[in-house]
Amino acid sequence: MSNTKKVSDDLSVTGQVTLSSWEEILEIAQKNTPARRVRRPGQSPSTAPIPSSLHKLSPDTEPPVLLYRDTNSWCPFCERVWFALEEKEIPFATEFIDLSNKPKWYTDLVPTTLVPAVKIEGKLVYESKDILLALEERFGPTLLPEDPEENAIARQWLEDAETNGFRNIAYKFLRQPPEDANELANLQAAFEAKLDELEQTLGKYPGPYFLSTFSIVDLSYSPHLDRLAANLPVYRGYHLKGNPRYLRINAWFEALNQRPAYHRVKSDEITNNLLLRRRWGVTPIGNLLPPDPVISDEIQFRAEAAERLTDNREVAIGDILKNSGVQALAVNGDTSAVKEAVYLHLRLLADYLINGNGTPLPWGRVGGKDNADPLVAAVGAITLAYVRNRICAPRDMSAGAATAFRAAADQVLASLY
Ligand SMILES: N[C@@H](CCC(=O)N[C@@H](CS)C(=O)NCC(=O)O)C(=O)O
Repeated sequence: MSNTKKVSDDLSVTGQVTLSSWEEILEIAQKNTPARRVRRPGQSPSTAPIPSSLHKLSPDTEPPVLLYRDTNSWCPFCERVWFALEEKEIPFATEFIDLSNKPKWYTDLVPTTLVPAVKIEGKLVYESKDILLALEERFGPTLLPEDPEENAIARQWLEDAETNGFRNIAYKFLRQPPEDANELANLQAAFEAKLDELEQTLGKYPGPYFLSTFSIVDLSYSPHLDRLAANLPVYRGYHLKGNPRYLRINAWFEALNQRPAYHRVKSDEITNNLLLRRRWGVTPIGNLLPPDPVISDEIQFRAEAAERLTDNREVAIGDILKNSGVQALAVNGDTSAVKEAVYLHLRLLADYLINGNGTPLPWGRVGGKDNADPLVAAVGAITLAYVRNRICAPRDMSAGAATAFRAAADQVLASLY
């Protein structure tokens, strides 16, 4: 233990560079990202994003909308509604519902007991499609075409998005155990036929969206197509993005990518991959997708990730100690050295996010090649592997920041041994 103490004390001077303090990291990070979240001490999730339009409200005024959504930000139906609220810049408050243990007041309130639900100026609306339409009725700017004929088609397509079987067929293909190759081939063919239909629908109006403007039809499909595009390559070896059969779907993804509201609510590909494995127990047929190197290098995302990690480090430490298994390395039940080494590696990660953009890690082995403490390195490896997979977008940070966070964790991990 005394050796560990020495190693961590030495860290900022024995490496080839001086490691920034938490305070310095936070200051630089906050200068480089506008992203801020509210803290929710003792609650889950431990932070929440601030709606982009909240500043429109004068202080002490209740937002007109209260959104009930899941604690983990996994629910695609909640994402639709959240996306609409951000697109329309409606100030809203959020109440998180733990789906594994729904509170009685919620199941008493909402007849289906499902999320999402909203209160619009106190009036309850549930079912994502009905919520989208209710928001349209009450708030501009409109996400439905003005032209009456096109408006009617939009409403029909919104209905179709619920009833045309696309979702069921797509998720069945994604979820099917691989043993029966014939069944899998049938499901793939059925899925492709549905994608062909979407591809044709996307061609009916000029521009990249379903209708001549961005509409609630787009935000009905986007959470599902995103999850499929992220997971099919990993769990089925099937690619939607870059597939020449679906040029319009690809142009549609590109167009969505230009919308700031989309980036506030979307998940990143690795969150999607990890989630599917955890929730459905499906087996990847290859490696999970690597973090996107272009996004990982962007300073705004690196800074957001560093800001989140630094500001929320006490919660992160508690989670790591409790759930990563790292405490098994405690010597004679004394966890202080473990805790210290966890802190150290989180600080290495935060420092790397801020100071190490694109350059090789300067530190080498923690404590120097000849001075490394095996306990410190082992704790570091567990810490970095754990936080890499534990981060969940958009629950903890934006998708871009989560991508930068994971890429940096991979880099720091690779420098340990
Ligand atoms: N048709 C509903 C579906 C909502 C839904 O399935 N929500 C899921 C989360 S993704 C849920 O609340 N699950 C909790 C449960 O089944 O008890 C809608 O569009 O709002």
